[in-house]
Amino acid sequence: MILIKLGGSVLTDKSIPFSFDKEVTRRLSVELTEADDSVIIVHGGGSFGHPGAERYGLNTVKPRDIPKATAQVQRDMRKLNRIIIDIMIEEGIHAVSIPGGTVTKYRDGNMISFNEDIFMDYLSLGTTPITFGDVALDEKRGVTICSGDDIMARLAPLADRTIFVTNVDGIFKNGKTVDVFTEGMLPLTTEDMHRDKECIDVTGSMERKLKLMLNMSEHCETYVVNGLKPGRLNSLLTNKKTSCTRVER
Ligand code: IP8
Repeated sequence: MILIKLGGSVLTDKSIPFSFDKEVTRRLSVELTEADDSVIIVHGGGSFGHPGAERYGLNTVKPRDIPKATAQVQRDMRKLNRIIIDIMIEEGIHAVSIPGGTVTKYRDGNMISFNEDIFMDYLSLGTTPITFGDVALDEKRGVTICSGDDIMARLAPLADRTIFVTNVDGIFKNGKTVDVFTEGMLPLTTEDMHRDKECIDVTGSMERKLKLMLNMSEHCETYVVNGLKPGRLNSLLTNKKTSCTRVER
């Protein structure tokens, strides 16, 4: 199975609420149809999820704001997911939506349960599970943000290949992308870390993301690829060489 994170910065323009790049999403969907293995897709919140999550301070939301914040941010994420699912189905992917918040539970911001089985069950039916960052129940806080990256970490042990599709050519070290990123290359400069717009958001820093990728690389091949450059995702999905960063502990 190939596990793919379609970053919110690739599908949307995070600086414009509710903006969405139909063309990029359609092209990536076509590239996905040629994958040489089954696929699970996780997408980020982008310009749909992050504005509401920031407005309500969703990770530390006041109890009286929980109902409104939860309803609105969940609705916004489902709107984005619906648009993506529609495009994928039009392109021939049998996309099945599994909202992140319905399969997980948190305690004080840490994921304490996650239902992997449902993903494998839908895969074995021949469908393509599509999940996404969401608002999830939290035993201490009431609700919290479940990021697409948290979901990636939980599904990675079941994957052979993991691909982070972003808006940059890979991971930067001293201003240049590297073919292979290893733990010894940490720490990165602030400038290198902020090239990937995905990382300046409510769900965490680039450092957290890199550590997560290094952990994932112990289970499966882990790549970061630019989704704005046509054909690169497709190359990784068909085991061809392409410009990207491979993460290895
Ligand atoms: O973009 C965030 O998911 P991410 C989801 O994968 C929300 O971090 C609700 C902001």
